[in-house]
Amino acid sequence: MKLYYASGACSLGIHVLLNEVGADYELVKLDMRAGDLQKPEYLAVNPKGKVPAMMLDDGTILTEWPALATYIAATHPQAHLISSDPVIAARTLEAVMYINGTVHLAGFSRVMRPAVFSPNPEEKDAVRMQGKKIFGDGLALVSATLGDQDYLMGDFSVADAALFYVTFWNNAVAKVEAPANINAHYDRMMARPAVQRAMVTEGLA
Ligand SMILES: N[C@@H](CCC(=O)N[C@@H](CS)C(=O)NCC(=O)O)C(=O)O
Repeated sequence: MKLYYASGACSLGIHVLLNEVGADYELVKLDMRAGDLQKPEYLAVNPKGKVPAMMLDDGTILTEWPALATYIAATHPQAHLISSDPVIAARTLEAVMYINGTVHLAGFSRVMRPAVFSPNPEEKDAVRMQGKKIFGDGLALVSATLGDQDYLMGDFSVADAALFYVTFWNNAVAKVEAPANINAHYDRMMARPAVQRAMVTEGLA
């Protein structure tokens, strides 16, 4: 199986999950700044022009972070990345969808790509500020879910890899004042061997 990724992008969370389960995978590195995601070779893999994408050994292509995380969890049940309890499983997906859909795509994307949200260059700073607010408010909501637990669902799950990639962005770029338990979760994630390996491989350590 292959993971198509860009260094430090949201694909980092999927890279971490592949390491967590000890999957046998190859990495295909793409350079966003060089326009690799819009090149015909990559659009043939993922016509959406986004990472992450995964190609399974039979050629099946999977896209969308929550779908990839669900696939990895389902194919490596021994890793318990999604609980077998239906309520906890639903809560796990709820957290993933919120982090990916709101904190990342509604919040951080406004900070990084304001022009996608408003074609008016004069609105760039306002869009960025709005994105930072959505991002910070989102982390505050996730903080309430985390509470005093080590991981979002109590035990480590796919939701922690989602929280990890947005907190990695917070520490590297957005720099909003995150709640103490969110920062502690980031430190806890950074100490995991699967995360350390992904960071070194992506040239982020
Ligand atoms: N809904 C997609 C979003 C993926 C996404 O936005 N990926 C970003 C990197 S974090 C990307 O590929 N951006 C390239 C672009 O928008 O040109 C998912 O959850 O996988």
